[in-house]
Amino acid sequence: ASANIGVVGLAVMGSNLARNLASREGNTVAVFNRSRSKTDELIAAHPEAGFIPAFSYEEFAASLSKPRTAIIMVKAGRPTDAVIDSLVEVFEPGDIIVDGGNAYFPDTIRREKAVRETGINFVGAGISGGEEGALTGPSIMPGGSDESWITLGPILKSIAAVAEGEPCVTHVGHDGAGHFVKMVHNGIEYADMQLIAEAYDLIRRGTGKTPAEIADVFAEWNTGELESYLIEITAEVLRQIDAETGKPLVDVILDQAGAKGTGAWTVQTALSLGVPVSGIAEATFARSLSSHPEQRAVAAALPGPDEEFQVADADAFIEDVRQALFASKIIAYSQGFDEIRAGAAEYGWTIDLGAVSKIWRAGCIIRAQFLNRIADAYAAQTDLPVLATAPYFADALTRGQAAWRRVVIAATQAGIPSPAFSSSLAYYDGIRAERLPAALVQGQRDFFGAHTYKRIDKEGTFHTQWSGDRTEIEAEDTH
Ligand code: NBP
Repeated sequence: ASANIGVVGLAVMGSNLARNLASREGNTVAVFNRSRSKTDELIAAHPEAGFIPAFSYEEFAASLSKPRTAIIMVKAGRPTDAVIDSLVEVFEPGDIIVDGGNAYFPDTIRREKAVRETGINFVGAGISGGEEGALTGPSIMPGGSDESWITLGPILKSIAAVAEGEPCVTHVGHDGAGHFVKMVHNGIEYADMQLIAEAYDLIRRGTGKTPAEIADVFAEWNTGELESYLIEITAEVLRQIDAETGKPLVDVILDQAGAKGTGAWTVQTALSLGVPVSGIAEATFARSLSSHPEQRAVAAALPGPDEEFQVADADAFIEDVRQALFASKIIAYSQGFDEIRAGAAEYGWTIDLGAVSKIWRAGCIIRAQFLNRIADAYAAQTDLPVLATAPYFADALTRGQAAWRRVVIAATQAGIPSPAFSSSLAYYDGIRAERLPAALVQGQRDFFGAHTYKRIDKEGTFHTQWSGDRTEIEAEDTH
């Protein structure tokens, strides 16, 4: 027993994570994979790592010092359950099983409960950053018990990305909290990507600039308040020329966006929690819309606006788009953090939202300076009800809202779909509205279903006798 940490599952993520662990002072890493070939290949390719290979779960358990700590990096779903079952058989109370895969958080809650009954700790840890991050430093979002964090914390801190001297890992909360937060991270990533794509589309169709010219615009934006990994890679993608055709690569790539399901999970969860994450939802739906070529082929016959879209002042328009992008981004993140807040309340987690924003500053896909502003906002007020109302963001929205409206108007008139820009603006106008037409909806609900309503001027629950003499009566509260 000489390894302090083990990795089960040596595909691309697991082997990179194992190498990352092995490269840090103080770690000796046991490795195991279901099929032997991956283990043999890893050992042969990286003798410097000093891995301790195991070829059965028994050997793997025997090679770990106590409390045994193992990170599972296998396909999410049944494979993860299979590995957990096998580890539970060879581990002992006090040991720690970490699932670093992309598990759906209700699965993590279920697994944690089942494993805890054996006395073994189970930790669902969201790991973001892809293969590169796993090797050089990911952003890590662990859930699980306080007891497991004592052993696991220092190990995870040793391999996480570092932002301004701080490791991008924090004990997010109990049981499924880590995978929940990772899920929302991915949802926000969807929204951020869609917003950037809409900005590109508007600039291209409004100004006629080439992808390479728009790459310069994004590179310029990356020096300001929009600075982020996603803006940076957008410039790189737009600059890329296809070797075969000599065209911009973006013009050769089929315009049907794929998805692995984390965006949909984020939206489904938000729907059950009653949290409007419209930016994430529109981004997820935009991918769905793009991926129905048969519908798009028939719908292409439907008319658009008569006039050609050409902006008068390209530079002014680009600046408007930049401000609209920043404002929409603020709303998308505000909605995402709202979902984490609501999830924490629903599932009984204590989640420090400022700490979450900090561990996203490096290692993960949405990494950006911007996240420091979110941390500042929650440091100033931990129970901030709407992130977008924090002074820095409110100020940016105040400065940017006129441009934001001009861009949404231009997009609408030009017939350019901008679901994320426009839904973010609609959310902004909705959340700040003094009075909403929800009053009328309540009236309608009371009319057809006697669902009752409350009044602005007195306590109680009321119903109008719509099918009778239409007088109002006090009623039982039926919502
Ligand atoms: P895969 O998701 O492709 O999984 C392959 C691994 O799962 C192999 O080691 C395979 O073993 C093992 N496995 C399977 Br499949 N069924 C098994 C079973 N019944 N028992 C034991 N092992 C089994 O690997 P990956 O792309 O490295 O991703 C690993 C995890 O990390 C996933 O949950 C993924 O969602 C997550 N993740 C991936 C990324 C990324 O960028 N790829 C980023 C963040 C998180 P075998 O060799 O014997 O077939």
